[in-house]
Amino acid sequence: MLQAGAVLQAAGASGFSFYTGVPCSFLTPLINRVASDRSLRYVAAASEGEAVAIAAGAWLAGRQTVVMCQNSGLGNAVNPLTSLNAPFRIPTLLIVTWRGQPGLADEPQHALMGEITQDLLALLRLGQAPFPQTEAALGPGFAQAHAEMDRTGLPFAFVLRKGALADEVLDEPPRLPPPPGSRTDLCAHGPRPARAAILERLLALAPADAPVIATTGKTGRELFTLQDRAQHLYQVGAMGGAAPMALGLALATGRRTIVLDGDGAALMKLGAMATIGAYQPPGLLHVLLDNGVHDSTGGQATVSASVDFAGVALSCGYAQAFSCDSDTGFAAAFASALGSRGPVLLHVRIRPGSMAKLGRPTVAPHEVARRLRDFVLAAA
Ligand SMILES: Cc1ncc(C[n+]2csc(CCOP(=O)(O)OP(=O)(O)O)c2C)c(N)n1
Repeated sequence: MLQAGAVLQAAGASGFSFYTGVPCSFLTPLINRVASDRSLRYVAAASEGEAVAIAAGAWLAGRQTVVMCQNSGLGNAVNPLTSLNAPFRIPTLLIVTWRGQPGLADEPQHALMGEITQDLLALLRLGQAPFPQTEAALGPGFAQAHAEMDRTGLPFAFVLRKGALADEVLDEPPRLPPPPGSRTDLCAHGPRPARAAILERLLALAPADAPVIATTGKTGRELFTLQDRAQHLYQVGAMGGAAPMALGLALATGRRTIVLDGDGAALMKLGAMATIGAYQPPGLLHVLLDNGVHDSTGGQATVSASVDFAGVALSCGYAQAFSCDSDTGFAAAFASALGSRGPVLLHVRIRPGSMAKLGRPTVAPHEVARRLRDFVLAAA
């Protein structure tokens, strides 16, 4: 059996320093140790897909990341692994457990995933290896994973068997609720602005050194069409992954980070708002462009009309929440948000529809990711 401390030491020697994930009982010793170690960063994500996006954000800040999850959670991570890590060529080390390993007694819900775990990883075109089984194999194992990720630019997975790790006590720092946040309503209740009008304001007001991560669909396309800058990342897929990616980046840099979200995307991974509220990245400015519809796929209604996003943000622990429904209201809220401690939600009610001449990013996603990482590292 391996000691979690030895695992973390070997991982650290290969440069891994940022951990996120969702627990599995097979992983308990490792998660306990990571979560108890005040010198390491562990982000307890609400879902495995969210964890993959958080890790991708930390990678943008130059960190080598580890995502720990149960193999059933691999199902939750398939979308960001295929439409974020693959096109953007963002690596992360996955430590995936092997619940339902054929031949071992386990619960019925793990049987199918236990049979297909390695096949699923292969289908995702990810390199994989069994988790190193001896202390002597740990160093070479992590070094091999690191080298493989350097070669491919893609995630690499270790598959961890039952009973691989010796017990560890859990000594997590207590998680205290943040002080209540404040709410500012700047709604004018007039005609709602177009998305492009808000993006134009944002382009004029965003600090020159702040990365901007734009959600999937027409938001990123409009941002690119209006202006393409090294500080932008157009998250062409991975719906709901923009906010957790910005969280990972903001936590890893401690600096101003702007995310442009959509109502459909925010609702798809609403748990990310709870994670943002809990981890309190002071520089995170979460702009939620709420047109009430899935504009990018034909305008089908989302359920946002009945959602008080500012209230959700505050109840999740955000420090500030602004609501507005005009471009002047947005400008005022944005200026105020820049002067406030985050995380801040800026909920902007806009009208559906987009620019007449709408382009698509012509810079390849993997180039956009490297361009932004260079920008972030140069600004650090
Ligand atoms: C996981 C996933 N499901 C569905 C889609 C298809 N899709 C692309 S954009 C989009 C709508 C996004 O809605 P919203 O976040 O409100 O932004 P809007 O299109 O209104 O700007 C959908 C459903 C996708 N890209 N990924």
